[in-house]
Amino acid sequence: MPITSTETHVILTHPDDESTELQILKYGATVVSWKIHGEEQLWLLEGAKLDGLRPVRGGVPLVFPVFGKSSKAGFDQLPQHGFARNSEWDFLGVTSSDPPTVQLALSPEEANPDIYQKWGGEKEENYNFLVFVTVELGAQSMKMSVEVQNREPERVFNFNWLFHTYLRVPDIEDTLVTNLPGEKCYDQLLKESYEEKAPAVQFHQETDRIYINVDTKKDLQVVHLGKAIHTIKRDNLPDVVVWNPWIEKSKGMGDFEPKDGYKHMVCVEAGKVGEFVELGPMGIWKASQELKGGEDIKLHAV
Ligand code: TA6
Repeated sequence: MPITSTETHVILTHPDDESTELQILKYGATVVSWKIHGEEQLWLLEGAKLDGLRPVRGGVPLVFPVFGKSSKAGFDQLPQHGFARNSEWDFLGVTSSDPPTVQLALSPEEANPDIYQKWGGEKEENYNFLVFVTVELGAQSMKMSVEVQNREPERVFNFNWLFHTYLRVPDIEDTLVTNLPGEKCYDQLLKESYEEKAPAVQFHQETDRIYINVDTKKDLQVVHLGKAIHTIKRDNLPDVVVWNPWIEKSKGMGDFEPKDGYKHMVCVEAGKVGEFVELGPMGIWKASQELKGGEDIKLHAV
């Protein structure tokens, strides 16, 4: 069966190979597993409860309407990363069986009320929004598309969007993220901006950087021992967050298990987070990311 739906999950299986499959938790519309020929591509915390009581640590959590914490009016009451990952999304159904493709939606009816009502702050009435996420399982790829609609006839609203992708790697110390030289980044740890000079991002300490306006023609690649094990293609997602919590931060996160799990993951997160999207009345905003398994290394000129 290419697509099955349970009370909590949607499961996609590729018609050419049943060991190529993907699982989406309806809570947060979070992809929690993606296997190519039985090999898991994503990192998920060990013993993940996936009980719908807390955002998932791992997989591809969805970040909306704010990335991180924001002091901007209308966003300063929202918890880190907003409410998309803390809400029970509505499974709309199958849009294709080959390649298996499904769609989920989030509206004010499904949004976590405690968090949603904080968007816009006390002054503003809650925004009438609609988000569709479409997930397509290819033979060696997974495409996630997002459509945000402003259902307000007169009001504008602003938002960030980010796919908070936890990619699995054999060993972070033998792993590089390529195609970022020359790009401007804001270092969340140093609290300063600089141009990336290294030919590739290496990981020997906690790393938390927001690369701003990276040409979407540049595919990002996660390279392990000279082989591109993950490729990230983006459409209308100009910003890229690269994160590894390393030792101390992992220890400090209650839901980060096992504590040495940082050795086997890197977050390469495609989004629009450097500034807010301003969406006018009845406006529509679309974007997508496509993750691919092992490919040839493609270096883009700086
Ligand atoms: O995407 C990187 C980041 O913003 C880091 O600063 C770290 O906080 C990470 O997200 C995880 O955030 P979470 O709220 O899931 O613990």
